[in-house]
Amino acid sequence: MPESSKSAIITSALPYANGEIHLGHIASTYLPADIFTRFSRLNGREAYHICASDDFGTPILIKAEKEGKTPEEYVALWNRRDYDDFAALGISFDFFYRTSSPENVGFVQYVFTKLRENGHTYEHDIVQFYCEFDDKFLPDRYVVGRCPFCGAENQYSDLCEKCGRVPDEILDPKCAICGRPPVKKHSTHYFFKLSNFSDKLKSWLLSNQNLQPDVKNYVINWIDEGLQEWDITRDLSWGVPIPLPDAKGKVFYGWFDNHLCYISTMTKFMEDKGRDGKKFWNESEIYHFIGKDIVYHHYLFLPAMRLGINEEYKLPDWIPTRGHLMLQNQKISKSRNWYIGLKQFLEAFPADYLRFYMASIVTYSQDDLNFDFDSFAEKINNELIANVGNFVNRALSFTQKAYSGKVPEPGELGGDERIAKGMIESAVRDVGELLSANETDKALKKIMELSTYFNQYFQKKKPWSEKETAGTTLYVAVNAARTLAILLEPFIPFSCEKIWAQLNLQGSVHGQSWQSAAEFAVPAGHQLGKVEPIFKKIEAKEIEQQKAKLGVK
Ligand code: B3M
Ligand code: ZN
Repeated sequence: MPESSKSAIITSALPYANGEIHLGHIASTYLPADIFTRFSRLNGREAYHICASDDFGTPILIKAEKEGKTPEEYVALWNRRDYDDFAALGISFDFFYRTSSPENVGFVQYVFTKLRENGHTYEHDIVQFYCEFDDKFLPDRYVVGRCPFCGAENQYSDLCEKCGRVPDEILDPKCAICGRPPVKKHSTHYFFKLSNFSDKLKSWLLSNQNLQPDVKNYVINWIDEGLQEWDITRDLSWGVPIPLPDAKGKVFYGWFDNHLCYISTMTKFMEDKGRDGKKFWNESEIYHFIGKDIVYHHYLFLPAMRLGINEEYKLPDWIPTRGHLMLQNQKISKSRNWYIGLKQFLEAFPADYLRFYMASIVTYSQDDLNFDFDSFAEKINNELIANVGNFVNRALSFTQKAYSGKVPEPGELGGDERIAKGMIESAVRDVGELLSANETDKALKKIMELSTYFNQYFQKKKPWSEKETAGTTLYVAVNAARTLAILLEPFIPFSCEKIWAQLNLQGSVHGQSWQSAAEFAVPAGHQLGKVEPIFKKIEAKEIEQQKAKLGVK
């Protein structure tokens, strides 16, 4: 199995601090990243999963103003809430920080200063809307008006939600705060010369063998079509201030500062442990998990900015990029209220049910996936419960009943047992390889095959009637349950904790070694803990209720 001795830094895209985490976020980014991190830890790698709330920008400032809160208060609430929601799903961040941290602000200003010294920025005068009543420049979402394409009223200047086009010039513009018409004013902005990096970006993309080929290809197409210079500043009060005396009242655009937070957060985490953050960054393998809507930012802006400061911090090794989640075959949309909040979902179903279902449908590709309540219930009842739950419960409860919970002494291991051992060994190897390669769904499928095999083994060996071989069968079955608990830990960590407790094994399932899953490590004579069913079936009426909430049949 490819065992990278290098440490791993795993990041998940930073959620905006202005709304709740929903199922769409989970499928493309946080769950695949968490599964990868948990596997890496079991595999003996020093691996850290870090994330942060994305605190700056116009939409957040507007929402804070609407709720009568300071932006600091407002983002602090969402930072906490997001962290709690993630924790309830078992997303095991090592550190969850924020883009508004003093460390990030300092680092962003440092990077800008370096880029400027290296000749990668320039200043340029642009014309912008300004509200004389509110005494404010009005970037992006501060201007509403009529869409010049479809005539829809009350659309933002940067996106018409009716027709999906980006209006160049919105008609009848109004200030989003006071509703008065704004005037146009000149303002100096700073630009990042993205095109300085066209060649270097291209050769990096071509030489990096870990990036997904299809994404790589369309990013290279963008480069070939010519990269636009990038306006990195805003006339706004909420953001990282530009560290120049004549840039008063200006801050950096959110996409300039947010991805730098991967570095500033990781560095802080390491330095709090008394270690050298920069050294650790550069010695590690870097994984940025994202959804496909932010490819441009992660495959172009992010590497270009690191190149622009002489690669003081290395470029990513992997950018696992996945498609969007649909909900009952329709695009998720918060404004149309077509989404399911993570918190709400976890009030109805156990976290592991969501993890299992999502992990089984998410591919390592740009393809969109679909959350469907019927297929959710089917997967949980017919696969998780009928396969894994059934085998583990049969193995343990039979040992409980027939041997008072003491793992029996095996006889000589026969042909079936040698095959069983071989199945376990190859599953541990294959699943490990698939997880290393980010093929989450395929890895889970392999584990399910192993579980199916052991259900059949149990059925074939009939320990209830074949008294002579029953001891051997149960010895093997209990050990196979332990193997499954370790292999499934990245996917359904809460349930694996329960299996571990029923097995009454030492330590925590989260701290086991992946390789040890291949061994028969539960000795004869070992006393099991209290055995009970691990899962509870999803009832048809629970699904009916959920569908009714969404208004579907
Ligand atoms: N805050 C969320 C998004 O566009 C955005 C990600 C930042 S990652 C550096 O999905
Ligand atoms: Zn106004």
